[in-house]
Amino acid sequence: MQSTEQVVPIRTPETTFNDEEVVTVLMPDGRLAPEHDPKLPVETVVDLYKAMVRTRVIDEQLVRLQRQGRIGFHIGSLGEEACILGSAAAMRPNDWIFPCYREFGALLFRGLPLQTYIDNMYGNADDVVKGRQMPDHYTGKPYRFGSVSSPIGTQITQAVGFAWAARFKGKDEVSSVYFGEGATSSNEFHNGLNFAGVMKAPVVFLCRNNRWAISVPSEKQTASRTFADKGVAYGIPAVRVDGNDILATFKVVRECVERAAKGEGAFLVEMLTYRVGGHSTSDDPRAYRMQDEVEQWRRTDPVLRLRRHLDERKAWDEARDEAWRQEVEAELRACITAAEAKPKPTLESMFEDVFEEKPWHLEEQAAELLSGPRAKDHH
Ligand SMILES: Cc1ncc(C[n+]2csc(CCOP(=O)(O)OP(=O)(O)O)c2C)c(N)n1
Repeated sequence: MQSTEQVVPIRTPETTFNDEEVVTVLMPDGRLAPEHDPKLPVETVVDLYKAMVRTRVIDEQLVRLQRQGRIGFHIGSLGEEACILGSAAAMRPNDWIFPCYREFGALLFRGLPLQTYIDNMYGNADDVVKGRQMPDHYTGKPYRFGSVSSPIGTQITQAVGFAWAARFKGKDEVSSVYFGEGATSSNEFHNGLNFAGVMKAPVVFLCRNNRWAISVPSEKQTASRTFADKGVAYGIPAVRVDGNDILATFKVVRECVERAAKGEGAFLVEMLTYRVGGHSTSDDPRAYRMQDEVEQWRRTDPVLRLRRHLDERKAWDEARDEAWRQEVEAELRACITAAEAKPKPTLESMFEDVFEEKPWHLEEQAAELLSGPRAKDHH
């Protein structure tokens, strides 16, 4: 049908956002654009930089361990450190974080001991989830950090329910929830955003638009112009930020958290970034994307970008950088050595934690398992 003159005022997606509306602070030469500068003390910026480097060093080492057959799996955040750490830093201590599966850096930033994370990667006897999950399925209740649950989108409804309950109980707690742009196609995204929009739940939706959902590029994920548009559709104010700019991410997320805490309801932040690594150690992205694209994003590396700024402020130098990397590597080596020396969870532990009193059929199964022949002790 031919289009006719517009009579009814149908709002086109183009009227909600345009591409220029991306909040950025860190300029290419390392200086700060003043408009959205969060004006953090230089020591805080140094701490953020150190957290990003620590996350990167751990990430790279975990990939090596997987390649050597010492751990089974890793899913990391290479290239996405700024949006993960900038947003985690913007949450207030009382607020909750509901992770997707790339946010180990945020949990460490919240204070989880590195040893506890590495024990989870090995699924050993000290793993808080007792080796019952894949590696990188961590949890951190003492750090106000939810559990990784890998079916896409599940954490979105968990965060919304949690935020709504907190508001109901009169607690000053905002929930934040991470997910990739692919998860915006899930049922849980719809359920969560619809509920949060209607009920004004204090939740900040953190969409890491890293351009790829395994092998599906973001342009094949939606016909909306932006992922922020999807928030607007649910009556949720939304904003796009340069997710490779940790200062801009901090600024935007902090403002959303403060407004959510004041009773203004939910917010959605689309953080524009790029997944530099494979989806996980089980993926080879060379099968579906061009290396040129990756190289182009490497040039906007969030770690280098903040480093340039610290250089500009004369707040960091090569010697300190090297010393910090060595410190992280040494701590990590010690945790790996300790984790590898620990026993596996006991076989009996498999039958614990579900029933207060173990029913007869589980007693029987446990006895049969413990008395039966065992496979050799390697995988
Ligand atoms: C319900 C469900 N369907 C499919 C999968 C398989 N799967 C794991 S990760 C993933 C892509 C997720 O992409 P995105 O949400 O953009 O997050 P990213 O991995 O890019 O951070 C898919 C389809 C899953 N885990 N759960």
